[in-house]
Amino acid sequence: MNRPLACVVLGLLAASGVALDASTPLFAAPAGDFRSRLPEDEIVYFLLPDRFDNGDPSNDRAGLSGGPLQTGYDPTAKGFYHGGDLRGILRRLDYIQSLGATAIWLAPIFKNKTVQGPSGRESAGYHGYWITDFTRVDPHFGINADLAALVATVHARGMKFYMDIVVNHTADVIKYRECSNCPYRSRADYPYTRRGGIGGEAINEGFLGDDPERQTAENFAHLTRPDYAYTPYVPKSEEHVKVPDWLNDSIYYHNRGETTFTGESSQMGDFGGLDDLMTENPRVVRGFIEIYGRWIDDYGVDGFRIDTAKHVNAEFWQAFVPAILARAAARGIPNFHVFGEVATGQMDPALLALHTRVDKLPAVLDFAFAAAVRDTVAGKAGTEELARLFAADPLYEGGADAALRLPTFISNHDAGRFAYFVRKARPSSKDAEVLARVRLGHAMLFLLRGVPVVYYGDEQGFAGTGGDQDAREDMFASQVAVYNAERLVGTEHTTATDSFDTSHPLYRAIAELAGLRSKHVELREGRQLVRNYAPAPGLFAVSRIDPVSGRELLVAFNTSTRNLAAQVNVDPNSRRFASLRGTCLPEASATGSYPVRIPALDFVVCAAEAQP
Ligand SMILES: [Ca+2]
Ligand SMILES: [Ca+2]
Ligand SMILES: [Ca+2]
Repeated sequence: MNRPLACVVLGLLAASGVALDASTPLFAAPAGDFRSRLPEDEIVYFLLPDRFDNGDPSNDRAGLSGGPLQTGYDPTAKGFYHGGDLRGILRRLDYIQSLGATAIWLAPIFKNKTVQGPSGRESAGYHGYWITDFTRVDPHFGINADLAALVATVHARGMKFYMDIVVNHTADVIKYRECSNCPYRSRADYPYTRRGGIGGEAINEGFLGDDPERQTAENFAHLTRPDYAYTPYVPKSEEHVKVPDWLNDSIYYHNRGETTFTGESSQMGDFGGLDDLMTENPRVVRGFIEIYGRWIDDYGVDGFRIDTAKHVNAEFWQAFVPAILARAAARGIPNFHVFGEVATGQMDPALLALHTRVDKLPAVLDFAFAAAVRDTVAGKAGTEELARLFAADPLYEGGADAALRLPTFISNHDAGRFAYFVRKARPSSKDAEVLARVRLGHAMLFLLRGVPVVYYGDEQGFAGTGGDQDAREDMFASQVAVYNAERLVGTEHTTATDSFDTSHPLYRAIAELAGLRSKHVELREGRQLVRNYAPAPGLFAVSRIDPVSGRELLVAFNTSTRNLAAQVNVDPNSRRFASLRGTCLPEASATGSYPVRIPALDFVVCAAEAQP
């Protein structure tokens, strides 16, 4: 189906309330055009390759022999590889595109340390964030040629491909002679110029520290010994396990012990032993521009999601981001998107904006949006929290327009899924209410400003029982007992058999929302005006304004469990309205005042008629 026809059909179906045939791709984007689309025009589908589909059972153990601790493979254990791979994703692109996604974001695909962790508490690198070889695909996921085939096919469908990259740390390879799980040793107590503390022998003579103005090759040439805090070493068997080879030199790491997630250690400490890179050193900056620039050159990927961005110094990003954008532009990718992870559980847009202002990250994942939707739709907060969120949009570098390209989400692989938050906040809720709240959360995701990111499996009613491993269920038939015991939302199905059901009510709801967003530029690129909110659950209304015609599209949500009738302030020129979703009354009540009627936990989208 070509795009204009699909849009017309979709619009008619949506307006008439007719159920959509979700098995038909609704909006296959024109393949040649994808490079010209702006980041804010995308709908992103985020998945973990290990947990999506197993297209090649021969790579499940990555060519290794032995048990789970050697191969990393144990499909019954949530902390080990389950067999999913790049070929599995390739054969499910219809499923992903029919949902309405225009871009896919894969958790890191680089070769990881297979298994790490203290004896008895090991787990595997199935998630991809424990990289050893930054130049090749993890053999559990396939080979580099599989990635090339996947990216080419994604592009042929008019979709984009976003990579997930890490520069904060590598796998845990470096150990310290003094201890394991070593406490953080600060720069003041363990200066670079003394071995093992203030009283130690003088080392690294002439090194003037790592303050921004000292981050030069000349200064770092004086940093030759890494044993100022601890005595780092690399076990014999792993001396060249990292690629490129310069990464095997301990001098390029902080080596100061475990982060406490506060103060200096937040940027220089190790996360659970993961080797924290000395990203102040220009050699490290240059090395990572080269590493990740190559993936742009060789594969033509369309964007980077940056893991643990807030744990890396601002000067690194100030150098890395422009170099990467220039590299992409030279490769013919003008709209390369870069968005960083600045994780927070709080509704804290100032923290997020800081990293666009100071680090100059073009965008950050909108954790504040996730918190606000969680508080207001899963929890019991009034809709004024959403108003406070959007009131802070001018804080971002580039102002409120920049907020249009923040990737928004309501579920992720670390914090957990939205359905889990609903059940946690409302343990006595009936299934129908949980479903309605999950749908409403997704409606906010697609209709409010920002680039929606759907977390794989949400469209199948996955709920999970917590964050991290408890939110990383298998889409293919799972052998994990706790996953299979989960009560999914909107279906009697369980994860024991595969979960690619395009008739699931949430799959259909998301496909409908994606259709609205794809059809109406106001929802992607339009300025957002907050119209109504309250200190209690109930109405939240915004207008989205067509950037060219100025036409107003009114989007109104009801977060309460009672039907709602209210007047909404609209543009005085918006007199007649048509229903795009739900039932909209045809006329304004008076100049500048329009009546909305919204069922409990539901929403409407009303389009003002174009002005003569
Ligand atoms: Ca496999
Ligand atoms: Ca760091
Ligand atoms: Ca380590």
